[in-house]
Amino acid sequence: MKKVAIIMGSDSDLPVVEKAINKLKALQVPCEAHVFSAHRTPNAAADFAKTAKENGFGVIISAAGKAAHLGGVLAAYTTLPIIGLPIKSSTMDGLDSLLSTVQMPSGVPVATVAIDGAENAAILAAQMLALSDDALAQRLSDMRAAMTAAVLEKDEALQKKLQA
Ligand code: RP5
Repeated sequence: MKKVAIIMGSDSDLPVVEKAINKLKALQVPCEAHVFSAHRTPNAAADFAKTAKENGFGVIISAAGKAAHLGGVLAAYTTLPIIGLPIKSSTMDGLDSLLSTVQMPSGVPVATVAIDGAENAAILAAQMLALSDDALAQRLSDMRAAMTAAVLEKDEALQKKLQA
């Protein structure tokens, strides 16, 4: 199976990124995480993106906060899909990260999830890899079914409580 790369702009992003790592582990999707910054280590970020495809990656999650240009920089150097994960790391509640990640010019997309939406970034990455992996597609369906059952169980509990 192809791997998922998670690139974060700073190790201070790790508490959010860990949720994506854990979700990918639960789905048995191999992943690698690195700290490369669009501004502090631009050459390392570019080199990673340029070689990601030949190194066995199928999709890259880019987690960054503040002036979050990392997703765009990675996307500039590869045609692999890039999922932007805006991190709430500043006084602007993550709106700065969201806008700097999502507002890409035509031709170079970064598919952006919610601010701190690490689990959805992981699920979306897995859904992309599942296009050519039936076993992974089944694990995603099972996970969705378990989520549905859990919500219905909560509704049942609520109805009992309201009728008591
Ligand atoms: C961004 O700046 C990082 O992705 C992080 O969210 C934010 C703050 O980084 P540190 O100053 O904590 O290293 O580049």
